[in-house]
Amino acid sequence: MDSVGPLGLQQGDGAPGCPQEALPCPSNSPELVQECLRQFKVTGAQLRQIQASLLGSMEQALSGQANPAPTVRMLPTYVGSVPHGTEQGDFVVLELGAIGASLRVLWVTLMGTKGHRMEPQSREFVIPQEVMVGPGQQLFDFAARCLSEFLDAFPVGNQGLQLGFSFSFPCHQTGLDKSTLISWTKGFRCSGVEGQDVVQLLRDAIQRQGAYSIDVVAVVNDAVGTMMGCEPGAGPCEVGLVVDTGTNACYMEEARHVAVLDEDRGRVCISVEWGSFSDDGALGPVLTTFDHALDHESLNPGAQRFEKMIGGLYLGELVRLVLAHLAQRGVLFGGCTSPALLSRGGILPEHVAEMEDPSAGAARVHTILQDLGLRPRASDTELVRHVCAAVCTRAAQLCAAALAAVLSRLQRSREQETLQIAVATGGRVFERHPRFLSILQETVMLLAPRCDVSFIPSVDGGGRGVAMVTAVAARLAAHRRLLEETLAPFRLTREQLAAVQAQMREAMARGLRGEASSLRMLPTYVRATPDGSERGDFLALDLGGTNFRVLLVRVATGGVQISSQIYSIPECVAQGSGQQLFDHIVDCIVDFQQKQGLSGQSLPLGFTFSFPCRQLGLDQATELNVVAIVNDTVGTMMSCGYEDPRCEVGLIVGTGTNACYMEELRNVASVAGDSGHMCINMEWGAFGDDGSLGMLSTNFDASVDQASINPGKQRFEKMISGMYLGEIVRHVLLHLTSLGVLFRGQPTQRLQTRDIFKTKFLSEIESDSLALRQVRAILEALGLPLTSDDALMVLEVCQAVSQRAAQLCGAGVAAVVEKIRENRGLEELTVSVGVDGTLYKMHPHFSSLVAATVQELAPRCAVTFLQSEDGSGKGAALVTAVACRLAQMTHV
Ligand code: 0WK
Ligand code: BGC
Repeated sequence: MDSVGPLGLQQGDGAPGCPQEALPCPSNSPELVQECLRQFKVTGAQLRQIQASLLGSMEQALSGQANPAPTVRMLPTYVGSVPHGTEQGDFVVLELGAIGASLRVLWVTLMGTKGHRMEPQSREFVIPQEVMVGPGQQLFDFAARCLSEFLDAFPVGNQGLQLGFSFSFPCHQTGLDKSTLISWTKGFRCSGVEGQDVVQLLRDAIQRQGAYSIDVVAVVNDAVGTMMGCEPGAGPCEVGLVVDTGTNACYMEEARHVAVLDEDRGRVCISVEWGSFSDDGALGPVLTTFDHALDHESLNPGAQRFEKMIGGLYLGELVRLVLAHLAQRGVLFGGCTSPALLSRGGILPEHVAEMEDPSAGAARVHTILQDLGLRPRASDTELVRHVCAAVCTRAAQLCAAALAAVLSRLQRSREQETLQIAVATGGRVFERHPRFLSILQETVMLLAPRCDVSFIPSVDGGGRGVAMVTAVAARLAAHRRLLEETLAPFRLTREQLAAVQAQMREAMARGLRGEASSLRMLPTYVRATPDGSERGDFLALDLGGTNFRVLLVRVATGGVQISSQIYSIPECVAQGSGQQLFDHIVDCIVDFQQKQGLSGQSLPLGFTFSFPCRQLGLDQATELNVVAIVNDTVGTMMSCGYEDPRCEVGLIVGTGTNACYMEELRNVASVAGDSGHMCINMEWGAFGDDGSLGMLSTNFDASVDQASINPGKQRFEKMISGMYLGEIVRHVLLHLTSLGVLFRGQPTQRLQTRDIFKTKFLSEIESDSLALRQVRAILEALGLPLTSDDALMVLEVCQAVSQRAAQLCGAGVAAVVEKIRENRGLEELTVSVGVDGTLYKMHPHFSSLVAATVQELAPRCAVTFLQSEDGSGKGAALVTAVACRLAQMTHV
């Protein structure tokens, strides 16, 4: 007795069933037919609801929200970049699960920029049914056997092969080559695989086979392979869409939107796994009794409901269920049925494709139905064609609604109102059902009118795409190695930093003793920090940093008031004669005095002159007749010291870098007296000019030094300060471009231009709040055509260069505070450091890296860094005020 399915259909292989006497066509057969076909009609409103509901579920999954559990998985694939066009080499691809009960092995040769394309060579192996539902090891051993059988035809020898594994089932990936199967779909149900890492299972099987040394570099879902297989000219495609036995899509999502990834930069390919989409609200109304019957009889009832309405594996089954239903009501085939019509899988996808194809003609449909053991009447063929068309049209429309959801997600993810995007399509439903793509396109235009979508058929079912992922993985791995090798000299160890600290201490001691040293340790004749009793109006000049400022500083009981004006120093003056420079300065002072109504008044003036000066007294520098000349480090220390008397160190990290600190006078050989303190301008920018930093200097530092106006000089400064970091980065980028790691190996004219890469770009690029696209915008503005990978690598170069600078600066400060602690024979020292300078102030991580390095290298010093608010002009005025106070005391 044949079994009866949920639709009351006969099951099993009974003899062609025909009623005793031929059933007249029931009078209501047109209604019966319409009622059947109407079930497959999906309205625009229903499609929009599916689009909206799927989009909601996608965003739920992206945000990591688990309750209620989203019905689509949104699985990160660790494919972070689209092909460069430079990928080259021979790759083996093993495809399992994309094309139903067979697997395919491909040999793909990528020609890189050599342009012409080599056709992949492939072979398909049918997987025996018992292997598809047997022990997992059996399946992977079968795959490994097919692999070596295929490779026997190739002159492989014992070269190591790189393999891309296209495994088209829902998997949790934790890396490009690490992927755990969530659940089987599409007729597979091997034991002992769900929850396992399928790459390891394949590696073990290849090992057991032992014929070839194959490195499984990447595991890829067929949707990803399809996207990555997009012809370079056409793409890059950023969406991959597969409709074969199953259906799925993937797209490039902003990594920062993928909660599980904890990445805030770049893009990552997400495999949507929309086959499992099920939202009773959205899908309920479009699910037909035939869908429920199909699901009930499937290997995985209740699962993959969406796929079961679209995937090629199911279209034939849906048509069969409808035809059997109509046949048994006498509407079709005179009420006759056949074993094929009553058996699951009796009508194959290719049958539906042909019968649905308008060019096939009634005769062909007739033949197909006869081959299925049916005796179709003339009217039957047209009706059967309508049924096929209804089932396929719905599949294409539902697929379009899902794709429209992905496009809406892309618009949101990229905050773009309109979207221009290329979608790579793959799978036999596209190849076999000519109307499928056109219905899909029309429906997508209706549901996503602000998206300009071009559909790019993938040429070989994604095999090339999988090879591309493998090649990209291999390229990224190779580039990563080259990047790490290039940046390794910038990654200073604790030992190296401690060595810098120790060397600086020695150089300080030698400088103070007046011996040969790269540190001049210049006495500044500032012997005291302000004590708060200073009073009066002072003029101050601040020259040496980014801006030249003239300030009026009023020091009064209530504190310090400052009014100032920035004046530019034209390049010709900065590089002209000293006379020109000082005439320009006096012009600015006069202009300032007029504007401040100070004309004719002679106010004591403090001059921050941020260049190495050998001072013979506070106002005696070989140049100007003013009350005080101070270095910007001293001005900064004094300015901060006015607020915090523990501030005994001044630090500048701006265009240049330098530090000063309050040294014990007894240690300053060049100045008489051994009690009290003297502020020492270290001029640490010159540290290492004696070659003592040679072990840290890289070729990039050497290139920057050679190109500078003072080669061999200011070596420490050239590793730290704002005038040079951008140049160091530029040289590293040029080097990485020459290695082919960046910008597809194409050096651009702009990048060869000196000073084109400003140090402020480092601060911008490294700021946490900047998405990678903003990084790209900065670099594109520089005329650098780059990919996301490039932008990520440029970011890493900036991080390495600025981190080294901050750590070296920290090692210097550690040397200074430890000197003060030991000077005073203290176990613990609490001290503040006044800091100024654009780089220190603007760079997002510089200050914290300096503080962390000081903590590491001078753990017995509690160091507070005070950012100077008013610059060193105020400090210069305070030094002047202290000098005037001390002068008055001596004259009293
Ligand atoms: C602001 C100070 C000035 C110092 C400058 C250094 O007022 O004396 O020279 O900082 O920073 P830069 O302007 O070089 O970034
Ligand atoms: C100068 C120092 C100055 C530092 C910061 C260096 O180039 O030699 O005198 O303190 O830059 O501006």
